[in-house]
Amino acid sequence: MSATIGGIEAFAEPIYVTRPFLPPFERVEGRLREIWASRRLSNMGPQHDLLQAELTRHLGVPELRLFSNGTLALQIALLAMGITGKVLTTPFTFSATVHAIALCGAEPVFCDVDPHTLCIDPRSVERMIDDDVAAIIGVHVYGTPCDVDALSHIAKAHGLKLIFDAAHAFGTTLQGRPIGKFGDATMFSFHATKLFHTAEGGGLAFSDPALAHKLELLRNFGIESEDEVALVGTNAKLNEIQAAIGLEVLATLESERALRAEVKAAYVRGLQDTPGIRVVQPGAGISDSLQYAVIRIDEAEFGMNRDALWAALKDWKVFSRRYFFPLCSDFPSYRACQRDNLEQAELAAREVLCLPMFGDLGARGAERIAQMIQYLHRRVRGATGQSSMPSYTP
Ligand code: T4K
Repeated sequence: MSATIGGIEAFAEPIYVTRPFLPPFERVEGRLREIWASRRLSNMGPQHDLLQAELTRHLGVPELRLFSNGTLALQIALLAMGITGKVLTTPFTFSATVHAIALCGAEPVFCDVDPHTLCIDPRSVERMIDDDVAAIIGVHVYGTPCDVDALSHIAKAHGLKLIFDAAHAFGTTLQGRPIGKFGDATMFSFHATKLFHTAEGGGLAFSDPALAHKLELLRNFGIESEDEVALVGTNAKLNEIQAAIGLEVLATLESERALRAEVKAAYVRGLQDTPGIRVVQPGAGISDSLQYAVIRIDEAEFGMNRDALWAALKDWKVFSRRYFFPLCSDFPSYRACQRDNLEQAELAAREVLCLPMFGDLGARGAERIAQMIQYLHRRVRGATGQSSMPSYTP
């Protein structure tokens, strides 16, 4: 029997922040049979090449190479561009963005975020530039694009490389322009938790054809030919089984997008009148990547802080996530790194909450979660006849 709190029944099974979208099994089965028959399992086989071509078209980018995950795609982009010294980035991101910089032997320098987009603030970037800075990595957080024009202008003026982490922005367009067309390179993550995925995988979009061969060498041990290993490379290849999954996810993705749009709309409807809750939206002229459903909580108005809400939802078996808390700049490995005043990033890390977002949740599921949040607000305000909830404060 599921618990009922405030008249709202808890979910029978745990509801996580996401649940991977899977195409009908029979569709993948056909491709797996081809792989079985050919015994071609990896090293840029036919499924890989087909997926690379289809994604290049789908993302509307000039060039794209596939990798075993997004983190390695980013790392290899930095290596291919020969980035050393300092790299300006945001602390309000998944650890992978900053780890990619550090693993290349470069030094992350943390800039603050824009309070509206939650992406790297170009004004902070300008403040942190010095002679040792070689590159900027902006993250299109939750699929909201960075201020690409301002960053491009700064990068050009100072001779810096500009790379974007679009792990959350698959399919996003900005005034009709594909998100992968900005800067020197753009990384996409195809992890299982992403709308488009290959279970594990990643891609790098870029426009300079001279980069292509270097990327290909770096992802495959530096092998130029049977007789020659041209440079120090790693193993970052996407295998045939991952590519087969990706091809069928891509072919059936629109159905998931449509369902997610309904989920997002249900959250917006359900929470628009809840004091202190704002559903984070991508903004005018930007197509929603539908990767995350994020709310921002104003404790004074809502009556509970973000951590208390996050904990309280678990009683209904709703496991939301606090992406991105803690800030990367607070990780022990990065505490000594140079940083600007990170006031806006610190505020965002305290106030955001990613609610469950996947097609199977349905509008009904999102409405129910919105009701839970509304109920908690009424309850802390003493409007339900029950006492307020100090016990929910973790
Ligand atoms: N840059 C940014 C801005 C990123 O957000 C990420 C990844 C990267 C770079 C790196 O890209 P990759 O190298 O991963 O391609 C998850 C993902 O693993 C990670 O890819 C993602 N960002 C990050 C935001 O979220 P965790 O540690 O929070 O995942 P986990 O295992 O807790 O999964 C979240 C929920 O999803 C689970 O509670 C249940 C559900 N789930 C997860 C998996 C893996 C499933 O239902 N099935 C599954 O197979 O990092």
